[in-house]
Amino acid sequence: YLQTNSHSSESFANIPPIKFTKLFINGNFVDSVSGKTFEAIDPRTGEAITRVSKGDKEDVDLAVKAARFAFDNGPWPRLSGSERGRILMKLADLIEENIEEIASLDAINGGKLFSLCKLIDIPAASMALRYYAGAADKIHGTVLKLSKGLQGYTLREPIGVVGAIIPWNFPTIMFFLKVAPALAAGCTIVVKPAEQTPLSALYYAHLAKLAGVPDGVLNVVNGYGETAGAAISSHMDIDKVSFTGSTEVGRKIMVAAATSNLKPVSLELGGKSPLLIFDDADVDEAANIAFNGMFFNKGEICVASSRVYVQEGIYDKIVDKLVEKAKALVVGDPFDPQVNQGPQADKKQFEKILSYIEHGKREGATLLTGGKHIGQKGYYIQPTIFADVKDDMIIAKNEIFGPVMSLMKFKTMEEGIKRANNTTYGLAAGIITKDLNVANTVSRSVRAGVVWINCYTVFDMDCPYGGYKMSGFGRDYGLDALNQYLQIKSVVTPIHDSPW
Ligand code: TXE
Repeated sequence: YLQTNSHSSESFANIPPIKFTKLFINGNFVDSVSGKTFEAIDPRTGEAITRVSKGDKEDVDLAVKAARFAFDNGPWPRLSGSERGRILMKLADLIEENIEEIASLDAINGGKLFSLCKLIDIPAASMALRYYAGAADKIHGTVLKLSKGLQGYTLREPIGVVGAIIPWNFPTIMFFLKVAPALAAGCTIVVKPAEQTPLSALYYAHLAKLAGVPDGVLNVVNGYGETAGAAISSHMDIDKVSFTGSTEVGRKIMVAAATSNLKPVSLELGGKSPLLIFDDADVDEAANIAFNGMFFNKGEICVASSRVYVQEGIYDKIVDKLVEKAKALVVGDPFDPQVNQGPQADKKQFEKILSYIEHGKREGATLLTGGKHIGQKGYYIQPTIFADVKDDMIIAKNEIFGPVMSLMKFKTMEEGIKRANNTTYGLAAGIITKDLNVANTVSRSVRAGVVWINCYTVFDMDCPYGGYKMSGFGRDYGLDALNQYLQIKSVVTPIHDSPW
């Protein structure tokens, strides 16, 4: 295994120098008030790439002050939608022009495959910008006839100053899933990237300035969750918080919002998503879908198909195919074009995943392949598959957020649905079958924010994604996301001498 899939610590790319490491407040790169910095780590080695300014409450205050001034007095919310859209389109162009450099930042700092950053993450960012740029001049209210002698209409107005707290697994996509709809709506924003991946957001701040985003409209405050993040969620002058991260922190953010200024929050949290493969599925296709659904982005994806339920007639064949695929996966340097899986994002995740693997072994699940870390340094883990997993095992219940798949066998559709729903989460689900009735019945019966039929992890800008149950609420993508940054004002006026 290690011989064919060994990782190399050599760098395969000429990684460009890191240009931006300070906070971005009111259109300028500035040191933190305390002058403190923290290390941005390369998960290939566990060593520092550079040091980045460490924002805290005082820095969040300055960023919110700038965002508030820009919202209350600046041009951004007062521009026409098409003018805002033009600037966001320009930003999308600039991102594409700098794709190599940006991709290298997410690869070196997040352990993400350089090739996939170029193929998926960065194009998704420019797509998000163009989608919401196109929507910026189509923000409508409605005309209300109301009762006799009355007339009204609604306005959709930007909600104000937004605080965005984002995770490290998709530093680029998460940044733009919050920033693009917020700015299109006419809001101003303070973004706190995850402490693991502070670099690409600063590059985007620089490009936003070049594109013509006015000072104060987009601010980036890097720092830790308990300090800079908490300062955002409890801030009295932030009008809305949009968060993607763990369920545990989502809960803290809601409490902070409730006990400060009652700001609305949207939370995109963890998942433990089921994928049901029925007997009539094509084995190769089903194994492909299940495998990619789990191992894409080293399993660091909230919608990962981490619970794979296979109907008994096809179970053995699917298991064999999955194991074959896991053994063939090349783990190594994310800059190496031959590599399929890079290192996990950081030491904490690396240790968490390995400890779940030990749990799985102790609980009596059958380890079919993987189960170990690779190499002496860096955060590399073998793609791991457990069979004979029981629904009440820890590895079947908790989000592992790494390359670890749990396989379970089921008999009937009813049983499959029941077990799929036996989770506190409800982010995503998948069904693989040729039977239209089964596909439709299961998709209506599973409690999840997205259901994929004969595919998995398929995202489209126009399709809203978000959670049921403890996977959170609110939606990213689509016009539903834009509406989260708008609020409705009703305007009512009497009509004298109205005929109706
Ligand atoms: O998440 P955190 P962590 C899940 C996944 C992962 C686990 C822990 O299971 O293993 O969460 O990851 C900020 N107030 N997901 O510890 O802490 C933090 O700085 C305000 C799923 O990295 O939730 C970062 O910017 N903010 C997920 C962001 O929250 C706080 C993606 C996310 O970090 C804060 C990531 C606080 N008190 C992890 N504490 C998904 N849904 O995709 C932390 N933060």
